[in-house]
Amino acid sequence: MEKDFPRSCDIFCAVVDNYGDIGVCWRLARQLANEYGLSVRLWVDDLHGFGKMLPELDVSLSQQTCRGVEIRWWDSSEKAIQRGFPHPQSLPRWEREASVDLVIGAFACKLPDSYIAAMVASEAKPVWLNLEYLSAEEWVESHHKLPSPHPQLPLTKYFFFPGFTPRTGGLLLERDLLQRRDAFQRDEDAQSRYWRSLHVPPRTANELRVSLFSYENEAIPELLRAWERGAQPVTCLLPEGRALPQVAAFFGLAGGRAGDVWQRGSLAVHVLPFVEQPEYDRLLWACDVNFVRGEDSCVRAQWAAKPFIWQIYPQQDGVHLDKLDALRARYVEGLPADAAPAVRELWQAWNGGTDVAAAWARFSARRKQLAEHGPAWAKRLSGNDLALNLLDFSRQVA
Ligand code: TRH
Repeated sequence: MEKDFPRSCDIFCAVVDNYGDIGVCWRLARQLANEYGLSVRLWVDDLHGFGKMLPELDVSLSQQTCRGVEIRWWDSSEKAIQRGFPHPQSLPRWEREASVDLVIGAFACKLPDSYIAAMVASEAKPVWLNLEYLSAEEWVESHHKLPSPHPQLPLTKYFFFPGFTPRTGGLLLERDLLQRRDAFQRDEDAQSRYWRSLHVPPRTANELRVSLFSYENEAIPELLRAWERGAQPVTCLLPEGRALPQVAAFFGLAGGRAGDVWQRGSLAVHVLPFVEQPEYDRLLWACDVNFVRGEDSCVRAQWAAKPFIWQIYPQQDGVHLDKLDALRARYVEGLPADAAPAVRELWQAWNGGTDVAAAWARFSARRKQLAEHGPAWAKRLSGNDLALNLLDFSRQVA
């Protein structure tokens, strides 16, 4: 007889940098709770960054429930008492926390020793998974689901790798996302209302709308100049964040904030606030081209099915460039022969290469083919659902 899916789950997130770690964990937590009915606790060591994504979060509380998920604060470095935040008596006493069916440590974050001891002591040991970073590289298939027995304790952790092929853990995809995307992209009124809600004027004929979510990037000024001098009007939607100072400097300004609008030549830039994840999806769905970064926004751009440019999270020794190229190679499969090099050139130029203006010109000349390719690519990926795979694997190894 087939075993049941787990009913309860702890997800541990240690925020390293930016929004990707918490972005993925929050998405997974909501999906497990709201689509699969698990009772989910999301343990997060930095509530401040999380609050940008979830405005109702009260960062002074060490325990609260939002959108069906119990959100708990923990200190991954176990130095809370020195930091005095939120206050020592609210530190979790792991041995007293009820045990769960499934424990997910995100991105190799180190679980508290006392929590691990409590796992060992519990009557029915939970399944313990480490959710890894996403990569399109080939080695992922052979590492996915590998066990890692604890060196001293009778406990095994399994590596769970998201990925782009059927032999990996797949990608996070909410149950009805692609239908909602299609409905929105078909509905001109909904799109007009969306632009109005952002105080962005309606589209004009021949205009290009581009979202720009990026890290600091030396290529930014050259790309903005190309848009400014181009024949086609470009409206650039810029979420507040790391690229903002460079874009402001391009317009001769010391800084900027959400609501600012800057215009020169053919280019208009609208600075947007950081919004909740579903709102950010709508931005990706509504734009013609999306610049994305890191991990989660890159996946969302693929679900949005519009031409996209990925700025990968930079790592030492340039190892990230292999990862960049691995996704690029998979994504361009099936594209006409002249469109594939345009993707390679622009992705490279945007990730530390040169001549971004020329690469942009070639990419934008292939926009029609890329726009046609996007939905087929998204459909191909959509058959491999990470949350479902993860639950299925958990019941197999339980
Ligand atoms: O913020 P990031 O640069 O995160 C990165 C990557 O995950 C990287 O792999 C990791 O190693 C590093 O952090 C530590 O990019 P990413 O992954 O796209 O995460 C951004 C999240 O923010 C994503 O969930 C989408 C969300 N988002 C919003 O919710 N609202 C917004 O307005 C915007 C622009 C993004």
